[in-house]
Amino acid sequence: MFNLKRNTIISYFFLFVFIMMLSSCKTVTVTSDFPSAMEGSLNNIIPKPVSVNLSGGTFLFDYDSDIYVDPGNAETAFIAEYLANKLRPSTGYNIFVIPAQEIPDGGNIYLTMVGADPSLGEEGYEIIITEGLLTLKALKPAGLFRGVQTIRQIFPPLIDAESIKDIKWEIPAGVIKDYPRFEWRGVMLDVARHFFSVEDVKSYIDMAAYYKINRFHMHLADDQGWRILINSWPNLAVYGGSTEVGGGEGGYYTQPEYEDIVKYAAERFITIVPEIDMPGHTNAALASYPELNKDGIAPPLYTGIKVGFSALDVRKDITYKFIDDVIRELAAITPGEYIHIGGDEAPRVDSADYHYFIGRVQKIVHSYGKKLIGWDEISVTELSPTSLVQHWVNPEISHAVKQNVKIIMSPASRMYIDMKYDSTTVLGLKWAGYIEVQHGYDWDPASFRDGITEENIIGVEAPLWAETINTIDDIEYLAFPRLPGYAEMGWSPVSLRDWEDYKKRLANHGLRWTEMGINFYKSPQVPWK
Ligand code: TNX
Repeated sequence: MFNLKRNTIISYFFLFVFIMMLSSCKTVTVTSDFPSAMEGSLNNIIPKPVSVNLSGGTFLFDYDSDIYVDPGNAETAFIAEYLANKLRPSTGYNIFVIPAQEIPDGGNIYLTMVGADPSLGEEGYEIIITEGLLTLKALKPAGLFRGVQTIRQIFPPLIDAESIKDIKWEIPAGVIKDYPRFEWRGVMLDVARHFFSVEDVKSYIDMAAYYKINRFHMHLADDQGWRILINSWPNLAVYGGSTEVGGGEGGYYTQPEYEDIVKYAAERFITIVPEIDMPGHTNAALASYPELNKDGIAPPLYTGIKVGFSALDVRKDITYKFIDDVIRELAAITPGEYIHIGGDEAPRVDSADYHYFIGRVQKIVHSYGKKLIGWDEISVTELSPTSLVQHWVNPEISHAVKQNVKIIMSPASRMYIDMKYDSTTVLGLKWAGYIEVQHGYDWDPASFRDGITEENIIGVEAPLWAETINTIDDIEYLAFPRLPGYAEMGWSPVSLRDWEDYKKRLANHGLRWTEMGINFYKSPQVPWK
């Protein structure tokens, strides 16, 4: 009796040990077509790459894998370190960045600019995955950085976890060749209606970088707030930035803070495009300096959300002294080629004055070595061929085409990520209609407006206006899941864009956002896991 019991205990013990061994075994075999948090794949990448070919077999990244780089190239080493930082938390591996003396093997990643195909251009890249090595090749550092985002997305979604996940970091072998459709792939954040901290801005830049966005437009001044310190006109920020929509505290960036954002973006191969909206949308400036007003009297600060009531006095010299100082200081801390001067919704400036104003401001922008961007309305004025027009809603955009000026496509009815998803969305506005995920994705910028074709377009940009949003959680909720769709529109060949395929990839990215702690809208149109 005793012996029988003892034998039972012993067999239960071995059974227990066996089960424990099984459960700690790292092999994960998931074969379903549906996205899994533990499965690496070449089919979940957003934006969809130009070409993907599986070659059979798998590559395993494990505890002794490292990242090799071309020796003596600081920029490549910096990008490799960025990748290592993204892979360390979830793998828990001690990943080193090592100068390669020869082509490495044995489960490593290798970043190189040697022997890349010249057709890859500024931002293109190639990834060659064999059983022994994952090679990322590009002609330029920007291409390596875009390719690094692809590498992150080929790993299982748990790669984006903040703590160690004990799974097999296995990905299929194959070759990816990829380059962008448009040179301009932007997002815009309105920091004027509500102020967002440097940290929030960086966080949005990071999310944009994951989707190969390369322009970050900051709407720095509007009726409700002036958000960049101009040393020669300090009240603009100190007083004009002291509130926001709803009467909150507001805020502004000092020039070193702005430069810190510029540097942070540049490290992600993203160019900052600053906007000072004028001659309308200028109440914050008018409230800060009485001399900028027609009657010399400063209006009170404004915390509502109406538009069209404010205007600079476009016939006063002091107005141009002010603009010259602002553009000079801004140009000096902006390495990017462009300064955005707004130009939208200025009903209080008559047509002749408006033409005169935009012409004069364009000259000022040029005098500081920059090119000009403005919204639709500037299309009717005489523009330099180097200027760009950002299309949001107005038929005047046809004049930009006539003048041969390139267009950034941001049609409000499809691309304004401050529009509500549907009637139940709490945040956002609805003047341009609801934009559910498919409605935002399923159209093409080169066939959307009569007379605007591929040759007229420099790219796309998704604006996020901030009348109704106040926190990074709010930004995330409106940007996700829509932002990746605009990134794909800017990057991927139109022939590869397909909603049925895209929505499955979005579901996979939902798993990634969950790991990253991104607050996203669980659209019923997406088959979330
Ligand atoms: C229109 S787009 C505006 C902005 C608002 C936005 C809200 C543009 C040039 N003007 O001032 O914030 O709609 O959706």
